[in-house]
Amino acid sequence: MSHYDVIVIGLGGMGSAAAYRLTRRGQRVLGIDQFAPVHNLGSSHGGSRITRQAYFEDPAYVPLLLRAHELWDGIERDSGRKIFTRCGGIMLGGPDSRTVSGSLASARRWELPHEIWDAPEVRRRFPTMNPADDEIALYEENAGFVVPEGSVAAHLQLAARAGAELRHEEQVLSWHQTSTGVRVGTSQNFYTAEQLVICPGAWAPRLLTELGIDFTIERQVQYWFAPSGGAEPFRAERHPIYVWENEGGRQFYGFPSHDDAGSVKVAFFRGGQLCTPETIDRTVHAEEVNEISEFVGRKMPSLPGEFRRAATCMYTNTPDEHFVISRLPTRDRVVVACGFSGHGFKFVPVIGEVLADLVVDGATAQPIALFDPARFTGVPR
Ligand code: PYC
Repeated sequence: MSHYDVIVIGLGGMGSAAAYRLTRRGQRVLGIDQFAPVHNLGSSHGGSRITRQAYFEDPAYVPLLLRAHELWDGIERDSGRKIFTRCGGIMLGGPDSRTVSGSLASARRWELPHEIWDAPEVRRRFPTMNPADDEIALYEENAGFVVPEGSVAAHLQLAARAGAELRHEEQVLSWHQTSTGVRVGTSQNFYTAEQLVICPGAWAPRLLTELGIDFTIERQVQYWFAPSGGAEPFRAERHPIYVWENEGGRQFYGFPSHDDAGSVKVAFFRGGQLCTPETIDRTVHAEEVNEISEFVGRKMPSLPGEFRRAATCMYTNTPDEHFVISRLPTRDRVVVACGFSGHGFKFVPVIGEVLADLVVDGATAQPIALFDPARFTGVPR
């Protein structure tokens, strides 16, 4: 049986970054994933994920985002892959909407570069957008998008180059903390290590039952349309990412066109059907395409043009939609990162760094108090 310093379970966005950062810090790392590398069965696919810094969810995320953007640049340099496009980002809605007012609170608190625009200014800057007269927008130049598949491939490539052992298409069946370390049983073998990092994505309810958190897995659909009038006004050189909050709080979000196919991706943020990785409906139905087409078309009339394709993915939501990053309260050799609640991918490289800090140093300088699972369980760490 092979013995390691650290075993990382799950090699999607977070786990691949953890495997890389741990290996870089001199750890002998084994990474295990149930699927072949860079698959579309979890939450790390779809060609683009938003990144932004004026974070409406909570200003506590901003230091992590400042660091994440530095690290994205470094990952691109080190891997030779294009992952991060800084095309700017715009948050739209009523002045009191969480999307706008929360973004503004974070921008002010951390003195982030930003501008506030009224509806005519939005229409002038981005003719694809047609906000109502009482809507406003916060624009930030440092926002953009990252390519999730590129991120996973880059982190796996860099981890392997640094000496990590990566095993794919091997399912973890069990893990235990023993008196001397940790033991992981897979579909093919048993492995032991000093410490364990679990980045389970949508498999959190199965692998982390003892956390006692009521995770919900939500099916989400990403849609690609060919805009009527062509994709040129949507190209990343002239179009930002956006999150748009509508009446009743429903948000949709989207990206510039960034491939040669001339299609543009848009999706609802939340409101998907509950599922499990085993029961998720991977078929996208005509009624769903019609629903988003009508909804988005009210604000961005040229966008829904012609439907091209759609893909499903999963959010792993915590009850308050904040992450869980912690050493396990009841198992001191086990560190977990999960419950990213549909807004985690932009943090990937900094989460990898934080997990390496927790394993190697026992603590991190990054502010992660918001992510302590004790907020749900009451069990102090
Ligand atoms: O991660 O910023 C995000 C996001 C917005 C909508 C969906 N995800």
